[in-house]
Amino acid sequence: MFPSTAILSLLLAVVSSATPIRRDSNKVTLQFAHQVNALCGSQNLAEIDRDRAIALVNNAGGQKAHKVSVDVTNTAVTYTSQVGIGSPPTKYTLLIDTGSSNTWVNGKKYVKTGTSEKTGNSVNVSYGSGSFSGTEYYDTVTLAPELVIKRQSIGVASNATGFDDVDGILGIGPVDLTKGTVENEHTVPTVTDNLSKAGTISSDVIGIFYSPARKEGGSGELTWGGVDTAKITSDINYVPITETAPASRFWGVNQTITYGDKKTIVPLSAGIVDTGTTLVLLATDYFKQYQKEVGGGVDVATGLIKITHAEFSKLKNLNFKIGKHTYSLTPNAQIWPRSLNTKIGGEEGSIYLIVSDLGTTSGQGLDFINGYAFLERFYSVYDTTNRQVGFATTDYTEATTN
Ligand SMILES: *[C@@H]1O[C@H](CO)[C@@H](O)[C@H](O)[C@H]1NC(C)=O
Ligand SMILES: *[C@@H]1O[C@H](CO)[C@@H](O)[C@H](O)[C@H]1NC(C)=O
Ligand SMILES: *[C@@H]1O[C@H](CO)[C@@H](O)[C@H](O)[C@H]1NC(C)=O
Ligand SMILES: CC(=O)N[C@H]1CO[C@H](CO)[C@@H](O)[C@@H]1O
Repeated sequence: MFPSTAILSLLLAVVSSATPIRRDSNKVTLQFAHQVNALCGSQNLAEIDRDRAIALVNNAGGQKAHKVSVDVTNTAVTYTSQVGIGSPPTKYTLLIDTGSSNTWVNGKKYVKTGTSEKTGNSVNVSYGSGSFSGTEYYDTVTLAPELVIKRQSIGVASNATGFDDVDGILGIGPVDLTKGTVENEHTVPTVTDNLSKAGTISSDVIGIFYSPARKEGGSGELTWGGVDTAKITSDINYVPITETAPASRFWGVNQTITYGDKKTIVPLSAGIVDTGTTLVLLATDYFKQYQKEVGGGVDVATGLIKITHAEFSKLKNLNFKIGKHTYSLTPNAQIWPRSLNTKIGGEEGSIYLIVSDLGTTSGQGLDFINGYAFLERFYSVYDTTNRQVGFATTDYTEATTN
């Protein structure tokens, strides 16, 4: 079932405890721990991210509107949560994905209870190399004791490929990505939409915080209904979701990127913020600009730019201007955590950069992806109600953890 390269290239699996740690004014924060596994497949980290990016671009635009892409299991950083479905709830291990929006479970594992209502509508979603098809049910979904959703539309998969290690997906992308996925329905409300409609959370917003990946694991947390102010060290600055397709279908933003004092690497372009991508990906021509500035060459084993210590000492900030604000990745934030070099097929003590090639040239309407390497330095907020994305600094913005 699972394409073998995909199984082998699963790099960082995130095992969750999903315990709510805080609740105030209609928001709930769930904390996750992550565990680092070695990458030992035939694809390197850069190729895995590139595959996801290509699937996003290909599937998000055009006729196959319901093929919303993204291979959520085949990525370097994956978060899962224990989600209860039914009453009494059965716990399922679901992948948390901001790049897709349907929630579904494997039909072989699904335990029906008194709250399970079959609508009979068929559901189909394609995710790059994986896909599922099945039947829609309404059921009670329990994300945490305080986060219970009655009559949530879920898919019960009769056929799923590419998801052997998990029981399904918790899709927290924008609701538009559900268009055309369920028979007889235009779009189906996501779990976040329903939590907000029911008043369980005061706004249709998710806040995501990560601490940088390191040898002993790291942590991440997802706040439903608002922002965990304990985790941010600045105001949140919001920008509207970009109007440029296909980035506009995701958590897409307009952005320019400069290197050092003024060198433009990425002129004003549309791209996306994505928790399912590990690196920062730039359209090939932009990536080449970056490489020209930083030196080094693309390493065969990891697929990442490898630079010398002398080149590292000259590395300058990479500045992401989003709206009126600039978010800088320091030199340390531009390198792969050195303690994890061997996990991605790299050499101990070498220096690899986290900015990589998107695999397509610019002008596609999705010319960059700010993945985990960016999101572990800045808190991100996904606001469905106001169609905007926000960012703030954290204690890790300028940390030298890598
Ligand atoms: C399951 O899906 C795969 C890929 O779409 C397809 O090739 C296969 O025939 C399906 N199997 C069943 C039993 O429907
Ligand atoms: C989903 O796939 C099934 C066959 O597997 C098909 O009968 C059905 O029409 C499809 N539904 C949608 C919404 O595309
Ligand atoms: C984003 O940039 C495009 C041009 O690249 C522009 O048309 C659009 O108005 C900008 N703003 C938003 C919110 O999309
Ligand atoms: C609590 C709540 O608003 N539940 C709604 C979730 O979405 C479905 C449609 O998919 C509605 O029927 C439920 O009422």
